[in-house]
Amino acid sequence: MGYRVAIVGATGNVGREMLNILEEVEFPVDEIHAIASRKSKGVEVSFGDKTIKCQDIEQFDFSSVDIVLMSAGGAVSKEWSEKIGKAGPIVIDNSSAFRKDADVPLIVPEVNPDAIKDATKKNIIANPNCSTIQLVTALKPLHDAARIKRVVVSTYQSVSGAGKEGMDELWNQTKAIYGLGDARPKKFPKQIAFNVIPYIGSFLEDGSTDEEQKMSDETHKMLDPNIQVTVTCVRVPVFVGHSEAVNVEFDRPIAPDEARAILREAPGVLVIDKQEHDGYITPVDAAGEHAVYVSRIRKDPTVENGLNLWVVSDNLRKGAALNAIQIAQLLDETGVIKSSSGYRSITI
Ligand code: 2RA
Repeated sequence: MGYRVAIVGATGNVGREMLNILEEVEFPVDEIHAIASRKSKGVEVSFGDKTIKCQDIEQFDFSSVDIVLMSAGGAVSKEWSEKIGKAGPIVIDNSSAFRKDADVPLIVPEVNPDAIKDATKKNIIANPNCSTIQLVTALKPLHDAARIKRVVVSTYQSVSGAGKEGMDELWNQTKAIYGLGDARPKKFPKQIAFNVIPYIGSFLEDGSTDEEQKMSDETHKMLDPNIQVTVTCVRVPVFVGHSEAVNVEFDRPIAPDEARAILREAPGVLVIDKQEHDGYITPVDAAGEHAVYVSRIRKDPTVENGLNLWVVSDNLRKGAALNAIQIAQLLDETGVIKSSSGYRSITI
């Protein structure tokens, strides 16, 4: 017996990856439904060797499924996720709409799996921001070994984080700069081809951006509210894969070799760290993969107990679709949801 699963936003970058990964990890699916807005009704998406047609969100009976993977943007989540949760299924929501809600657990399974016990408060679980997921996956095992006091992060975020339109803009602008076509920015506020943009999301009053604030707030909710987090988020002309330069201050000395040994044992993490050109990872290497990669582990001699890390992951996979499906696996493993409709008691 498997689950009846619906994917809302099935035609988007993340929705398509959700369909791929459900197949790849052999998640027990009895029924699969692709859901989209009315304008995408009838559009076909692939699920393994089958194609399925998108159904209109307004017409779909959500009480007929067990799990809803929601990735259609914040506005759709705000309108639909609570209604869907009340109809019965558990919603795993990839938007930022419910991440700060105290009754909605925010989960990276390698970091705070116990938060799954709150899944049925609203029948919504929030999937964190892509850049936060890879950060906390790398920090958690180090924090368990030597408490982290402060983290300084600079991100290098790929255009796929801004959806298909972001990817199209990089492709079209690159061609346009060399030949014919319109190179003016549309999706991004400035030219992204052959450039970097120190702005993701929207400006907040203090001069930071909401993307930067999310990384801080979500690290506090999942890992530890006492860690000081300061972030600069930057969009770079890379199609897939977010990278992060991370400076960490611990409350005791931790040598690079000790950090390497801890990270080698950590779930979801792969250490690629040698002083040679196959010894560090780039986003092109990480695209299509499941791991959070850590490279360039070294001492920061300018602060007490400091380390520098380079952290890279596929933002559409571990940063979105894969993490959501790992949450679904956690629901299954912990018995928060059983493999026909309805719930049984929580076992953790
Ligand atoms: C971005 N973090 O990369 C966002 C997507 N959730 O734009």
